[in-house]
Amino acid sequence: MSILKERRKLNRILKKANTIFLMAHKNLDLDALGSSIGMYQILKKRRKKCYIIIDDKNNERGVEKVLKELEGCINIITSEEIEEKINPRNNKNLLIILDTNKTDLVQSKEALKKIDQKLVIDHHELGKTTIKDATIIDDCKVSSTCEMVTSLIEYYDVEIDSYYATIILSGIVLDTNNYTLNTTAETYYSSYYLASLGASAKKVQYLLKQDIEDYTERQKLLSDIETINKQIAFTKATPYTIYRREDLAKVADTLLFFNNIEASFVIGKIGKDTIGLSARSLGNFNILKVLEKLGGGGDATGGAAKFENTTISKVEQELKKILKEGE
Ligand SMILES: [Mn+2]
Repeated sequence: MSILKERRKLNRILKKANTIFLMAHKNLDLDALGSSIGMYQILKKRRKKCYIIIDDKNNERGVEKVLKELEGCINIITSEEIEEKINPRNNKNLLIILDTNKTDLVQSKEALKKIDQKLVIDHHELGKTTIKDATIIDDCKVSSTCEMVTSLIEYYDVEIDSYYATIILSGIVLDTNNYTLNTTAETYYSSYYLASLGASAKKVQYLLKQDIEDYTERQKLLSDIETINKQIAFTKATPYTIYRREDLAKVADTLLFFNNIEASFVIGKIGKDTIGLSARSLGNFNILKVLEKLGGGGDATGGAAKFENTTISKVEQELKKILKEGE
């Protein structure tokens, strides 16, 4: 419950603010959205004016479903509306950034510029593009931002609707890949706590449902796995299918399930002229070092890189060269 170690700092910051903007990373997932919604509930109970900034145009299915169901229940705004909602007294505004700490990954760069007081609540490692002028509460040992927010819900003793509890639980289930990754006793405790508030594991399953076509495309990537240095699993797609980034990430997650595998790399097309590389690690193999050499980023357990105007096999060669050097 380490976010609670920061409770004084947090209380101080929250007390001062009365207009609070929340935003997470681009390409919202259920951890980003769930933690934003959880935080929103906490702040509402403290009578703050709250807004969630979402600029994403396309959402994954689960996120889309939640946003539809919550229409009208939560103040969701785009970057363009920040100006009119902002409190004229500058020091009364606060921007809370959830599930990322990186300038280049946030929903709205506008928000970073327009709001001076910033607070990051996140579970990813800090890096070169970490937001500089923010108070940072970051715990890489925690499974998800939803787990952190659940600790706060319990600490502030906020009563939340069972539907919100379900969304927050789905963030934990997503980020732990069904309690197989980064799961600690605290993760189970948070899940228990959310269940006691009425979160439904069955509804979580519905939110995390996937399309058969997407699944089939991902399975194709698993039909030809290579191992490198005995501990790295590698696979690449054919150039004929364009994948979504999160699909490559899911395949990389799956590769970690196999015996002896410590890290995984997956290459595939993510746009007409764009190649994506997704990497995962159980924490003992430094994927970040490899990704940075390729111009990408991430943290100790997950990351990605993007390449324009090249081919899958050229990216593969480059990657393998770097992995060889690291032997
Ligand atoms: Mn997350």
